[in-house]
Amino acid sequence: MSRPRLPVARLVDGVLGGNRAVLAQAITLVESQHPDDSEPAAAVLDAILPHAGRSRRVGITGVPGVGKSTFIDALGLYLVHERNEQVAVLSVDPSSPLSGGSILGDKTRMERLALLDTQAFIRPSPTRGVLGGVASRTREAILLCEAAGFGTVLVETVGVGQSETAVRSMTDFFLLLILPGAGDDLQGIKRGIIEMVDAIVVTKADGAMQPLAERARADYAAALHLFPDAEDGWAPPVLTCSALEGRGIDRVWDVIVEHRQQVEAAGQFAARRRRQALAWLHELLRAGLETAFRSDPATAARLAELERAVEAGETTATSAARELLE
Ligand SMILES: Nc1nc2c(ncn2[C@@H]2O[C@H](COP(=O)(O)OP(=O)(O)OP(=O)(O)O)[C@@H](O)[C@H]2O)c(=O)[nH]1
Ligand SMILES: [Mg+2]
Repeated sequence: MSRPRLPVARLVDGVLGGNRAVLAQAITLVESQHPDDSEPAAAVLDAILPHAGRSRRVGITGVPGVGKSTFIDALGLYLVHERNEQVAVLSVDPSSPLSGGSILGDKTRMERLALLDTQAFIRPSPTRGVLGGVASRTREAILLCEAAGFGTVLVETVGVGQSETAVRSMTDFFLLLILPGAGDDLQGIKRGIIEMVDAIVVTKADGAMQPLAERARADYAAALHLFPDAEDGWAPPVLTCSALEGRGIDRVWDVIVEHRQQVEAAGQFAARRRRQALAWLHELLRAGLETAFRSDPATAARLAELERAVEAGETTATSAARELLE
């Protein structure tokens, strides 16, 4: 099956020229699982790589309904109008293809941002289910957006499963949004996530929820004190905002800028990006080795035999794995 696609050189020129339609096509190419696409995808990425890397990459997570899309809409508008920034929004959707409705939801809840012609680019969630695959393509999509001139890349993920770890591993700043309300039980937020965040923002700090939001802010600030300092020396602040009323958004952005200045001064910014690039390589190697392993017919046949033998107790998992790997 052949699908119409621009040649590599046209894709590269279009991306570098900031053409958003071509950018969208290039992202589709790198997201493609079709074997024929992997070589042109790699060629496009190699060509744009020298022009990538210069954005602020911000990860944003939180439970469904916390207000991620509304927050991103408000932050995006603020950046475009007050900071003269160009903003790209990507999402990592760990959910199954069955819940693909989020595309429409996000488009409608970022409607103000979606209306901007040139300064914003919103890429709907890929709906494939495999997190690893989607996450590794999101890294590539970030590079493409940067090459297209977007100085800010916001990566949204709903706070379930491994997706936070994936997004944390590809961004410079990781933001957790939480709902107003008592923080006594930390809203069931897993300790592991608290340890990854660079800031926490209590959303919906408006109307009747304002006092609750303030209370949550204080609770979380106290709770964060109990965690050891991050290796980069940054102490994650807890803020409140109302995306609906546009309050507190500028302060969140100031914190993101301060964080960058601080970690850059400490030499930690480049270190974080280097670690991430290496982790990405290792992830791709792991995935590639597994694909190669599983696609070898002789290995697949022997795997089925050895699986039976291990189940039947005729051999140990250790020796079966050893034979297969050899
Ligand atoms: N009062 C108030 N409501 C808000 C605010 N931000 C978002 N909401 C409301 O909260 C609901 C959920 O907002 P979304 O932005 O869709 O939340 P989300 O986290 O993107 O949700 P999912 O995409 O389903 O994970 C909507 O009804 C919003 O109108 C806010 O600042 N104040
Ligand atoms: Mg959303």
